[in-house]
Amino acid sequence: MWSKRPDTIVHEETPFNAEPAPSALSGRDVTPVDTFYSRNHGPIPELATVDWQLRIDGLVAEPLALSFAELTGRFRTHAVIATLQCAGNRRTGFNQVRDIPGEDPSGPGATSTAEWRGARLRDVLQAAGVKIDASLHVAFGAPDVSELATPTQPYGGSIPLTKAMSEEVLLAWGMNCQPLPRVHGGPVRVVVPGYIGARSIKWITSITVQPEPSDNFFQATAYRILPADADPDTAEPGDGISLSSVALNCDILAPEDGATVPAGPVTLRGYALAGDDRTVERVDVSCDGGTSWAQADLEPAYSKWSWRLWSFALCAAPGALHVTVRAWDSTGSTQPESAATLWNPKGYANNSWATATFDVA
Ligand SMILES: Nc1nc2c(c(=O)[nH]1)N[C@H]1C(S)=C(S)[C@@H](COP(=O)(O)O)O[C@H]1N2
Ligand SMILES: [Mo]
Repeated sequence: MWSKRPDTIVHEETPFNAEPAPSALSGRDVTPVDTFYSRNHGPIPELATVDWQLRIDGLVAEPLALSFAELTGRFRTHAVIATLQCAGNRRTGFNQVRDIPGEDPSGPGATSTAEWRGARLRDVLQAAGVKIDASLHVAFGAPDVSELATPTQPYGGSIPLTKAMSEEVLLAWGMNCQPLPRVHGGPVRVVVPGYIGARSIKWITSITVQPEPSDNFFQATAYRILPADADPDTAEPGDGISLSSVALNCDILAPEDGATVPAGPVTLRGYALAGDDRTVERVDVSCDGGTSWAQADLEPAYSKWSWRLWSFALCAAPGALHVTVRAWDSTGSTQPESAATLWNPKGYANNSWATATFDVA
């Protein structure tokens, strides 16, 4: 399906929601296109590049309509290596606390890293004569209509203008040196490094500078942290806390949780990711449930906007091996201990300590 690896974990065929097997994600700075996770809320639209058009309007001096040839020809191309992470990543940790009906049971694989190529959103907004005012927002529109929204509507969302003017935010038409595949938003998507994946709008067709955040269902009602006792089916626009920057997080990818490993030397591998302009500074590993910790080896970040891969070598003795991992960021913050304290009705932003259990034979 959509040219993904055969070991891809498909949560749903329509809308297409899938994540790579943890071991497939492990150990590579950049995730191949056939391995990168997919998150959709409606059918994947078929947009011919020649017919595609992007409108830029709202609080701009000169509204623009750009064809693909105009966008790619008129603006300088920039490359950014950035990790995207869905706010539903690691929802399985919440499912163990309390059931979350209607949302995919995502594991650690709703996270992937690519080299994105495109124009800076900033350059395009400047060409339209954007009004610079830190209170403004930039709303994105797309053609994929989602029946999961109330009422049914196309997918959309927004980011603050200050983020939109940051150099890392792209209107991308390239992914890992290929034309952006349709399943990942081709011909053109927004890439908002450091924010939850939901703001990286695929198949972008409109950009509106406006005083308020988008009133689209996926900004105003979904992708918000509701109180644990709220009913997500009756949530009103504006209820709960809006998500923007991604939460500090990490997980174990290899060996996979539950695997049998031979006694002796074992190298654990995983990723850690910090939100927005924070960086991952340390990853700790505990083999006694968090009483004592040792530091994992951290690979250098490939880019300011990408995950840091970590590894940890240990000597495994026969029996059950229980591993706990947590990351620290450049502000000295670390991850909360338990998913139970973070549980929320839509299952977003589980960044509790990551655990895995191995059977050492
Ligand atoms: N138009 C559109 N853009 C979208 C979505 C969508 O359903 N429609 N899903 C969002 C979510 S929640 C995520 S996590 C990322 C996933 O991007 P990917 O499918 O390329 O991995 O796209 C975002 N952009
Ligand atoms: Mo997402």
